[in-house]
Amino acid sequence: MLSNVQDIVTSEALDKVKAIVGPRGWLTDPADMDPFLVEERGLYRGRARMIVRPASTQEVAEVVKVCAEAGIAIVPQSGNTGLVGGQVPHEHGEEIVLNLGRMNRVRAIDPLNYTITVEAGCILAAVQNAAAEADRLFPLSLGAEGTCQIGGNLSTNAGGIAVLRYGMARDLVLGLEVVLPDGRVWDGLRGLRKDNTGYDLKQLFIGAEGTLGIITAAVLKLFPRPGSVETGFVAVRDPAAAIELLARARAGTGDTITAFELISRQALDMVLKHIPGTADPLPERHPWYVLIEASSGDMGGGLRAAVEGVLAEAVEAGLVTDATIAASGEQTKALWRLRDSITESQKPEGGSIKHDVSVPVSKVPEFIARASAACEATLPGIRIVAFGHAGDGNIHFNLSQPVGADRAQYLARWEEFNRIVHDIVVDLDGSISAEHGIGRLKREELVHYKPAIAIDLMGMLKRTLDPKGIMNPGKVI
Ligand code: FAD
Ligand code: 2HG
Ligand code: ZN
Repeated sequence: MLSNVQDIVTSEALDKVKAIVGPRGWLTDPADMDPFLVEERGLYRGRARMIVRPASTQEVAEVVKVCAEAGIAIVPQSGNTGLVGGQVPHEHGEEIVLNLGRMNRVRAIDPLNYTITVEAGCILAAVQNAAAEADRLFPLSLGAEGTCQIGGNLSTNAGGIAVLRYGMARDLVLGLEVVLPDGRVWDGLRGLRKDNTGYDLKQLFIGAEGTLGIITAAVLKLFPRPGSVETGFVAVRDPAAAIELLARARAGTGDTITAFELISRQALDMVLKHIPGTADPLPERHPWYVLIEASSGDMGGGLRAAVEGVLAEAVEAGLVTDATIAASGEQTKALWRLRDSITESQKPEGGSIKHDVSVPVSKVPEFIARASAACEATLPGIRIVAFGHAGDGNIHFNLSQPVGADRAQYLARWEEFNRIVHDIVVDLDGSISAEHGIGRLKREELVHYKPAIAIDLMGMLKRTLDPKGIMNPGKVI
């Protein structure tokens, strides 16, 4: 009887939701819903009562209010490129997915204030383009930028390739508009660099992975577009040489390094094998590489001379064994394509146990050495695909299954390898999630490693802002 009452409440609420968003704003057909229920790696496949696609903040607010009253849980979703399962509903099918993709307007651009105001469903690349059209730079950049959306970027506090210079997503936000778990709208869309009027509320929602509210719009920081960009593909002796090169390059180019990506030969080999149209940029094989980018306002060729000078000295010091600097936009793109294809190229190689970790930059070499040795000792033949944003101390320490191993049996060892790798990370004062977040994938790891008081504080915030627990339940905490 009780469950019948709840069923009626739910069904009436879902009808109200349909009426709020109109016929273009909801999907219930299984084939239509499917792309919203599965994520990039195929680790999670969920079910949902409905995919809701509101077209305005007002519609989001009304939908959330109805769901709050009826006790229907909501999974916020933007571009569905998240790598920890946060945007995918649970298997029980009782949640709705609230996808922001239709809210994709650039609301305003203020070149003199160096800001852009965008809706949550704006694709990251579209925001970069809108900024460029106004002769400005929006520096957030990651491999998924053609698909991921600002709402997801902010909710995961995305990192990517330019953190070294411009910071994480949270550093690029001046204001936010958020629909709270009770359906009220918090309008914090200010374009101010200085605003010390109490707690910095926007930071609560950035990196919250949809557990505290739904981000519907943001005011983002813009920057001058650099006059010169130099991109080099550099073979280094080992990770220690890479980190030494980074320190020298920062000092030797007036701190203009905007990207510093470490790439192991194993990672490059997978790209060359599986990604059509790619080629090894250097004539010989090397164990480690760095994709380095320097950017500055200088238009006179001085930046290139500075980069070449740093590399020449690094060759003399035995850190660098070979290097090429892109001579055209096409070459630059080709070098970045090698880096951006690493994730894709791991898929055909079978199961991959992933670790998105960070340690202090100076400890990157020790981390890679210790973690590699421990994993190889545990499973001979395991293939270590280590790469990532070494300039920020963020390594994607991915472990591809041994050639010919059974995928499912290998992936069943995920927790065992997590423990090995994460213990080393924590011993080096690092983080078990540098940029991808916690989602479903790392919930238990978070509890294992985070101090109890921090978990307690997170729980207090969650209960305060979302007392009914309807906002992305079962994710993060
Ligand atoms: P989604 O996947 O849709 O959602 C991610 C999380 O945010 C979920 O928990 C979801 O519930 C929540 N959420 C989404 N929208 C909202 C909203 N409007 N309000 C509240 N909560 C919301 N990540 C990096 O940090 N750096 C990288 O370099 C990087 N490279 C990648 C490369 C590839 C090829 C791929 C596939 C992924 C990569 N990622 C990277 C991961 C992913 O792209 C980022 O986490 C991205 O920020 C997610 O954005 P999205 O729009 O796809 O969000
Ligand atoms: C990247 O830097 C992404 O390319 C994805 O963060 C890393 O495949 C991965 O684990
Ligand atoms: Zn990354």
